[in-house]
Amino acid sequence: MKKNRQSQGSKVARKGSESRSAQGGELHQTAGGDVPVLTTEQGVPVSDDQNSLKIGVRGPVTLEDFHLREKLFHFDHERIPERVVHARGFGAHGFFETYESLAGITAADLFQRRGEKTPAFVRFSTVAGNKGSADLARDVRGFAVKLYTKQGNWDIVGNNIPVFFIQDSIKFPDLIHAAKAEPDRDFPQAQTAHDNFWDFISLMPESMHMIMWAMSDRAIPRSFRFMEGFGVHTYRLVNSSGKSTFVKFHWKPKLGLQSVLWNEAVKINGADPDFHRRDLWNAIQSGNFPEWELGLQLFDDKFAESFEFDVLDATKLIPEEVVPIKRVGRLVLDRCVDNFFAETEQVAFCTNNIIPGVDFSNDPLLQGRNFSYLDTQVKRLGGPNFAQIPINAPKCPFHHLQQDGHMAMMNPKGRINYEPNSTTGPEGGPRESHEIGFRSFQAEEDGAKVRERSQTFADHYSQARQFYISQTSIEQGHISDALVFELSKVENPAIRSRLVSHLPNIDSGLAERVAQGLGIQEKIKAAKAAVEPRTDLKPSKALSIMLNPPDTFAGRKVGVLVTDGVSRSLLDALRKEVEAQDATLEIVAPTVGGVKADDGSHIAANQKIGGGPSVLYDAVALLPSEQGAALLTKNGAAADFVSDAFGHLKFIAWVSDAMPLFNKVGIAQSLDAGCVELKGPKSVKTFLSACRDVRYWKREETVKF
Ligand code: HDE
Repeated sequence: MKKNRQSQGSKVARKGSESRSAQGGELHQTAGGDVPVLTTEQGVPVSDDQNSLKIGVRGPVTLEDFHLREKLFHFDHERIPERVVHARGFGAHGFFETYESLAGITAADLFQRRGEKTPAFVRFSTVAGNKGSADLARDVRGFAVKLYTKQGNWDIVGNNIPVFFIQDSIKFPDLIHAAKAEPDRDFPQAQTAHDNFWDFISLMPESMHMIMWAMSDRAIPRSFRFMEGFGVHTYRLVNSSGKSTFVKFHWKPKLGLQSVLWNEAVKINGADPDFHRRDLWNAIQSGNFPEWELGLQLFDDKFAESFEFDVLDATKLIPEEVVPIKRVGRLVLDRCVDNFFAETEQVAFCTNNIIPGVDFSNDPLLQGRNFSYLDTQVKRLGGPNFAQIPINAPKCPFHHLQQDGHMAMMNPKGRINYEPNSTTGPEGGPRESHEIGFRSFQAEEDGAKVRERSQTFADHYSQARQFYISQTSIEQGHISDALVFELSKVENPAIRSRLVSHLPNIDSGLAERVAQGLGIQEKIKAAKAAVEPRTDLKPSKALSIMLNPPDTFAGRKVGVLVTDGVSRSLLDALRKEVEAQDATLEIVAPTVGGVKADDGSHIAANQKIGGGPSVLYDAVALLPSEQGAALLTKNGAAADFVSDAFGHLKFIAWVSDAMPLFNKVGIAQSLDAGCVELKGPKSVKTFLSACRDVRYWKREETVKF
């Protein structure tokens, strides 16, 4: 494991600030040693940054204080409009590495050579919440990738769910209005558990497939590092002879899939609202670079015509069992940003950013997005020159004749700013190239101009059912629990019933469970379906999280509850084994000052018990001494630590001295195979190998929130 690497980014930042002060002038470069002198934005050295300029020490402030005015003026304008959707996000730099040449399928340069590395920037996000909302909201996660290829920037602006709520972009503003805070009261924040959202959804049967995903554990991922990404729409890859192949993009996390439980999510939001961003930041800073493989589902027109659903319908997916995924490269995130605003906030993803060898399909949702993203960046970033901001600028050479506008920093030099022109040579400016320039795939289009939905988009329930029956019974239980939770927050009973009326078209057991959970007495009448739902679609294993266990404990975190008198040798053995698994260990102690171990040595703590609840860890170990455990039985946070770890189905390692803690929370008689007593190094190994399953699911039969 590569620990404590200095990020390349911070070096870049230092260089930047050096040159900034150096440009300010020769006279006042340093304030002693290497420290630069503070200047105004105009480069004027500042003598006093503590006091404004006044007439007499207790007198009025002067208007001529240009330093004060510059500071306040700039501060007043520090915010830009947050994104209308996906406002809360977190980004990192990395690269994409190609496994093999795909020249037969696409002319895109980044896919031509094995081992080719393309710089990348990725931003993960939630959809509904404002910029300051909590990370563990039940929500879709954005998974937006910018690839700085040699042919220009290519943005794959995807989500962690392979389908979407709606089929036509004309409904997007309605969907988002309904999902976000209600307009009169401006709440609830980052939640779909309210009347407007479910009112809209209950009237939009096309959203039912997405609803199954959004109510599943996919919408509460444990970490960005443990979730999949999907391009959602069907795109095209086009080779150098102009042949097109349809494609769906997938990102597969190397560390496997993992989600939290809903009760855990609720508590994480309180304990650490930055849980996901902190996780990514810490992983990258400690050299544990997260990785995803790019998977392609490739298919031709013939398949598209024969497939049971329309490949242009973004509410449908193509099961991996039907069109297998070809893994063609890996995406590695290895560098945190130097500055959140400059990079993560100002990055402008646009679905319309594609490169030669890639093209759009006619998915009406995608076509609408191609307008919206460019449009939204102008509003957010204040003008048409956002491509000049370093995070958005291509890393390959670029030459165009766009000019002027707000904040124009790269106006072309010379006299010629139009084309055609009669000046020859470089002075004449850039020219088009039929050979290497982007050329659209020559799709044949015809038909009347209509405002209509294709009949091939009409089946809204069959794939919702397929997703549902592909889940384990535990996962199905989580879907019905989530629906019951969300709909219980809906005040209008008619909305609840209307939503539930869609469920018999998906699964009658699901409908019954949700109706029962909501206390609906009357018999549920199934909503009328535009097309009779199919019951013959086979379950797809790839759709379940539990059926695709991580097979590794790497990247996970163990929280160890200790007190004075903790066994040093046991703790050392545990730490060694955790690190051998490429996981991390944190010490949780009565005070952040740490504890004194049984051999007299000092053990530093990472967290005070109340600040490090067990919801922040994937597994826990309870290593108090006898005396320490007695003290902890009087500590409410310690009791929560233990009972939550048990309730959240975590693997728990314990020493016999910890028994009073189990007694205190009433689980001493319920200890199961997920609770491993540590008696020496061998049992430490047993515990860590059990942890690979991440949760002891069997316990859920007995503990339920
Ligand atoms: Fe977006 N979406 N979207 N979206 N979306 C935005 O663009 C939009 C859709 C997605 O980290 C906005 O820069 C429309 C699907 C991500 O910066 C905006 C429609 C998918 C991000 C916008 C959709 C996405 C956005 C707001 C329906 C998954 C965050 C700020 C036609 C495939 C990117 C911005 C980042 C952001 C419009 C539907 C993913 C307003 C009109 C489907 C990951 O332009």
